[in-house]
This record gives sequence, structure tokens and C-alpha cells, in this order.
Amino acid sequence: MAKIPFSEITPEHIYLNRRKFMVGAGSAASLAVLAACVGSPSAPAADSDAAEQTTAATTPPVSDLPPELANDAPAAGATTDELGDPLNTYEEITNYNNYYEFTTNKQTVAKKAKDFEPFPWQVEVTGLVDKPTTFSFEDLVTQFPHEERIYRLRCVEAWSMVIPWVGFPISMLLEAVQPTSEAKFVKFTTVERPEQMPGQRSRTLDWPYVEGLRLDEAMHPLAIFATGMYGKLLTAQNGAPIRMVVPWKYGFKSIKSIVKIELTDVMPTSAWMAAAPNEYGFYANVNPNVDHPRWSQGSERRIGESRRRPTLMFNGYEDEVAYLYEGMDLTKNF
Ligand SMILES: Nc1nc2c(c(=O)[nH]1)N[C@H]1C(S)=C(S)[C@@H](COP(=O)(O)O)O[C@H]1N2
Ligand SMILES: [Mo]
Repeated sequence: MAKIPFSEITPEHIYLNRRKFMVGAGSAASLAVLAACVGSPSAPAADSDAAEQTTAATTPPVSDLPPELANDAPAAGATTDELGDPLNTYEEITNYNNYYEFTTNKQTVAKKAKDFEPFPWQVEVTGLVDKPTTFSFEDLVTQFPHEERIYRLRCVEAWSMVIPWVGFPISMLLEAVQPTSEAKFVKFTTVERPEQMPGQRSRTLDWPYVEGLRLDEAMHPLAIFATGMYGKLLTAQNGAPIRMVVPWKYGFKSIKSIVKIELTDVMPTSAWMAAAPNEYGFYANVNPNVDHPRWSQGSERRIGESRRRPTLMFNGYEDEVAYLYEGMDLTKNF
């Protein structure tokens, strides 16, 4: 596959995000439509809803810059989550990361990830599907309409952030490959590149990083793949070029830099289940009533705040997702 210059990826990607945010529609956008729109990103959109339009004009100009530089002027479409909590800053979100492939030190992931080269990228979707498909990054951002999703991210270590992701529902990709009736779980795998990922040269985890969801969890409309954040392409430290975001589960479920997606009929063993099965279960739903063996999960520290705040059941998404776990003992299925 020919390497597409960053300048040719970004305009479509960002304009698509902005446009989807403005119109909030679910129709698929074609490259031709996008091409017609690029170049007038701040022009008022005739078909957009006035109430959602306020920040549309802040879309930064796109130039032929490497991702680190292109990410210097971020813009999100809102300033708070649906509970009224302010977004964390771009600085906070890109400088306090868990990404063990680079290092276990949250404050230096950004620096260690500087040489990671996300393009070109391919994601192989395989296993129990009628249409196994390998998507390039460009396929993903053009085939699946992107939108902004402001989600709380609650790490199992009891810190949290509010992050404006840009992405698309996992269900869209799964519908495209058509899981067979035997498919019950989805297994996700991170790229293995020890030459660019210094943390993979030591055995902190059994690489590659693997995660999994039940198929119905993956199909839930809140479960997304993110390719951007604050209206920009993802930084390497946040999981470029594509990562999962499942906001009602602990952060470690939201696997970064995905290269493989496999539909299966057996529950995948995640990297964290393999490392410490007594501490990390398959479900990993945020639950203030089930403590981690080594600390309480009843409260958390929002990055940027000093006072701890109570942790919410399913991270505040209980009304949307509780039905997925009806009849299950969540203390056993942790
Ligand atoms: N491949 C991979 N994905 C990963 C991790 C990791 O170490 N490797 N860390 C997880 C953890 S523990 C958290 S809290 C989130 C952090 O995402 P962020 O750095 O974008 O905030 O990524 C998750 N995804
Ligand atoms: Mo985490």
C-alpha cells in the first residue's frame, strides 16, 4: 500500500469530524463530498443546527505538518461532559498516559513515543465473520462517519479525565464484516514493534497487549474506535492511529494502536488477566462497590483536581449499559 502523505489524510479526517459534529447526522460521507468541502472549513454550514454550531469556526487550518506539530492547536466541540464536568486540557491528556509498550512511567510516555510512526497502518478483521477485511487507516476514516464523543476515562488506578474523542462506533465496523452466528466475543490486539516501542523490549506484560469484549458489549453504541482527540489525529501516546474507547469500563480495556480484531466463540484472555487474574477480570466494569485487591475503587482523583470525587457505577453510564449485565453477579464477574 502506498504511503499517503499526512497532508492528504488530515483535511478529510478533521473536516469529517467537524462536519459530523455540526450536523449530527448518521449518513455516510464520501470522499467526493469531503473534497468539495475542504478549503472552507470556517464557512457556516447551511444544513447545521444552530445550537451545535458555536465552535465550528474554530477548526484549525490544516497544513502539511508532522502529527506532533499538527496537534498544537486543538479544538473540541464542547467544554464539558454531559454531567457538566470540564474537559481535561490537551496538555493533561497527552502528558499523563498509561501505555506500557513505551514505559510504565505515565509522565514520560509522550517523550518515549516520539519516534512511533503510525502511518501507513492496517487493521486486519478476521475470525468468525462472513467478510474478513483488512482496512487501511484511510479506509477507516472515509468509510465510517466520525463524530466527537466526550467521555470520562476512569483508570483502574483511581484517577480519571474527561476526554473529547473523535471516532466511530465499533458496531459500524462489525456490521461491515458481518459476524457469523457463532461469534460471541471480539478480541483486539495492539501492534508489536519493539524497535519503536522500548517498553516491549522488557517483559512487563506478555506482548502483544490483548483485550476483549463480549460481542453485545462491542455492539453497544457507546463503544467506539477513536482516531482523534480534541479534533485532531490521535497522538502516539494516546494510541495512534486507532484505539478503542469503552467508557463504562476501566481504562485498561481501551486498548491502543490496534492492528487485529478477531471474532471468536471463546472469551479472550486479556493481557491483564494473564498478568494478574486475581486483580483484573474480563469485564472490568467501573464499579465503586468492588475494590481492587490493593486499593479502594470508591473514589477517584480527577486529573487537575485536588479533592477526590466519588466513583460512579459504570463510570456514570449506568442508565445506558446496566442492561448488558442483568442477572450477573458483578462481584464475581469483575
Ligand atoms: N496497548 C495498550 N493499550 C492501553 C494501555 C497499554 O499499556 N497498552 N494502557 C491502558 C490504560 S491502563 C489506560 S488508563 C488507558 C489510558 O489511555 P490514555 O493514555 O489515552 O489516557 O489506555 C489503556 N490502553
Ligand atoms: Mo489504566
